[in-house]
Amino acid sequence: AQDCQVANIQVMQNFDKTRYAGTWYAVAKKDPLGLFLLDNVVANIFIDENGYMNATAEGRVVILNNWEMCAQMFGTFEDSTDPAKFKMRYWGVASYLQTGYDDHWVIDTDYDNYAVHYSCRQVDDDGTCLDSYSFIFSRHLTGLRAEDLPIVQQKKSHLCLQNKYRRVSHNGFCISK
Ligand code: DAO
Repeated sequence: AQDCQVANIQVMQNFDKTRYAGTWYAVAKKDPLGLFLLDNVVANIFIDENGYMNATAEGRVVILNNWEMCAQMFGTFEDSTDPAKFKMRYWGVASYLQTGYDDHWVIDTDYDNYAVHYSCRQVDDDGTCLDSYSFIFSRHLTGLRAEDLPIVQQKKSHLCLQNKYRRVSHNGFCISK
């Protein structure tokens, strides 16, 4: 049974950020309020010389007056007492892109095929999340393998976000931009 309390969300056990490193294609997303990244979202995770996790990411965004572009983003991650729970500071290569400081929790991953990410931006008075976003990532541009779908479905439901996701398409918009 899942009570939807943010504090009770189960994250990846014995998370290994070295194995999490590399390229992840977003295949589905639950949007936060005031969404930013629309589609063609690709994250590249790497571990720096000090052992800290970092990321570059890109994705199609629409900013200001319907200006569509490919956002190039950077993220640095702060470790916490739980190896699967990070704080992510992020900013864009251009000043008009979004900046922020969000949770980045790894809910589940097999490192080689799928990863379920979760971020709660605001916890409500009752302990549930008021404003969350979540990415379903795949190592494969073609999407999740059939055998990973039930696992990912179950994790969506544990996050109390089943049916809140949309598909994230990849049509080459950010390639060569
Ligand atoms: O798209 O609305 C949104 C929220 C996502 C903002 C985060 C963008 C920056 C990500 C950098 C590293 C990703 C792993």
